[in-house]
Amino acid sequence: VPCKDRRLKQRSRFYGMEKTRSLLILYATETGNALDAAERLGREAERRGCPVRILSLDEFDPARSTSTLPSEKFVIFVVSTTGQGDTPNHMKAFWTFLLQRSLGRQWLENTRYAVFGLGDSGYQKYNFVAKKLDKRLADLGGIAIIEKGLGDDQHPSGYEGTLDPWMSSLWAMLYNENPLLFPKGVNISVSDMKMLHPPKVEITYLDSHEVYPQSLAEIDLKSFEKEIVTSQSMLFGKRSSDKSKPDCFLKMVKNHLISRPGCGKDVRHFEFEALSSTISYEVGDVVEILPGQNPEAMDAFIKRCNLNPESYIIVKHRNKDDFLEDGVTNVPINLKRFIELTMDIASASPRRYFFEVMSFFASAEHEKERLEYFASPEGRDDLYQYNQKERRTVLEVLEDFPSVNMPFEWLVQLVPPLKSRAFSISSSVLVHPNQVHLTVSIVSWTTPFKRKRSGLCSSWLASLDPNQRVCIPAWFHKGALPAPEPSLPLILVGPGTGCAPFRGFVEERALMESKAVPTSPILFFFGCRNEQNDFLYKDFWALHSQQGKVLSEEKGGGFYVAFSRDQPQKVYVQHKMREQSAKVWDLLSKGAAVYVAGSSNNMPSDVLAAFEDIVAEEGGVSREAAVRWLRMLEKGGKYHVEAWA
Ligand code: 2AM
Repeated sequence: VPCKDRRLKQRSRFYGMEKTRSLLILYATETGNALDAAERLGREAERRGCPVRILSLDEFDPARSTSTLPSEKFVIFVVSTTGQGDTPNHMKAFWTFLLQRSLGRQWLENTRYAVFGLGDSGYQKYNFVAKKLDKRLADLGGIAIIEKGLGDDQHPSGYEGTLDPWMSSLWAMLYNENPLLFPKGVNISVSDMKMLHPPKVEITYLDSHEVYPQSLAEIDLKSFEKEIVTSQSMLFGKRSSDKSKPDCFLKMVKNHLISRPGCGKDVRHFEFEALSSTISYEVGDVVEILPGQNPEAMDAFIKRCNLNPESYIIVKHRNKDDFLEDGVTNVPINLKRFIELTMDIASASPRRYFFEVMSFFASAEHEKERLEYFASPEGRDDLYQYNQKERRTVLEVLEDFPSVNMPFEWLVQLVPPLKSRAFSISSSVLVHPNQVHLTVSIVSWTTPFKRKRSGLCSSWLASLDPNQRVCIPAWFHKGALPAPEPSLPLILVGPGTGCAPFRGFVEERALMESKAVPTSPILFFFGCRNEQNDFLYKDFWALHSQQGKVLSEEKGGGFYVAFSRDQPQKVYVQHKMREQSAKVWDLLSKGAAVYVAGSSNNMPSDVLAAFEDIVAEEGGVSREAAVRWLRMLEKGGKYHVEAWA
């Protein structure tokens, strides 16, 4: 035993030395942006000769962090804030660990740390996770190398607008701490940065005589499910959780326009039926849908990249730690289907590193120069104008730089992954067995250069014909709106498509009532632009507002609608709430729960302010007391907000 002990000590001393000359980068991501930022930091550090280790916070085992984190000399945290100030899932265990009292005020006294946050200043709890992490690390004795950086989605260049200058200061400060970290100096110019790491994945091409799989309309569900699981685990390796297998496949059975044709808004009511296993969800839940891709765009991409659509491939991660040896990833998959299921070629804009890698593979000098400029800090704003602002797609970018011949390994790594999109469910499965309904605004807009753009998933759904059998992979999960008990009085605020979850609430409660289950009233504030154009589900609300029904005045509830553009001044849901303040207060004092849903601009905070006014006035208390009261309501699980962009 003593001998083993000594060996351990020697090893840890060795690690200790290593750790003073390397950076540990820990990230927590929900959508992958924080990983991008962490990798960018890592690349820039390595180019300056500084060894780095990049780990997701969930790979950084909290059970062992008691010893590991304090033994690190330099740690950079890159963390996203999600939803309403929430911690990314992968960070939850670490955060709980970090909050333990027993860690003490000197726990991190030997560690220098820096925090970079990714957030959106459009949300109330802007970069909340980065701020609380920074504070906690300091409370535990850690010393910040540099003031925390706060990346903002609202910045014209996104989070990178802050990351670039922050990173330059970080290198300078770290150099002061320990010049040995940067054997190549801290000021590396773009032309010196011509160091390309090998791509993270390796692709094996197989001669296969299998016929190309059927179209999504014909494919059998078992093969389709296998293809989804295989392609996701090939692309994401360890990061692909057991979630890659869809909960079920849906078939669209109804595609109805519910706004007035030609009114400038295109809102649809979609109904789906399960093709595979039965559907199971509660009202207020969310369904995620993996969108199909445009066949012409796929063909153009395959042609542009000189790929053979018939070939079969196996994608493996070079880093064995990322690779899942589970028999799923060794199954060859058709190349075209792999692209279709994993690579967003015709909707998302590529990130900056894509341009940098393109510059390596450009054979025309002028293209190479332009790409290098785009990838440099000086070119950041021009790249933003060209790329993000115009929502240039991967396909368009590749077509703009025809001399670039990027190997498929790089494309697999760098084309933004095709993401499933989440929608609030607008039905009750008790009322529509084996069905799920959605209320979707079809997103489209024009860029500054007058190019027409549309949301990938919503416009794909709108293009589907219910007479065709297209299999739609779907995952169900909880959102921010828990299903209420029938006996709970409700105050619902849902302008626009924010009414979606509440259609489910109302129809389910009506069903309960018809079964003689005791139910409490619902007070619903709806808002839209014009009575004639986008008064969604007008007849449905009218039906349930009839005498004695769930939304009726007699029952203590009500349905109020704000038409924002039917008169010179804007009238919003919060105006209607103030008009009905006595009723709102009455229900609140009877223990009602509040649910707010809809677009994430200013609506949720304006609505909260209206509640604060109402509680102060009707309750006869100060505004501060009203604010505290509503905070308690939220803490007690009775104030819920589901907001979307
Ligand atoms: P507007 O487009 O006329 O400004 C659904 O989108 C409805 O929500 C529209 O009537 C829209 O009005 C309204 N809306 C926009 N901003 C809002 C806010 N801050 N609070 C409440 N409703 C808002």
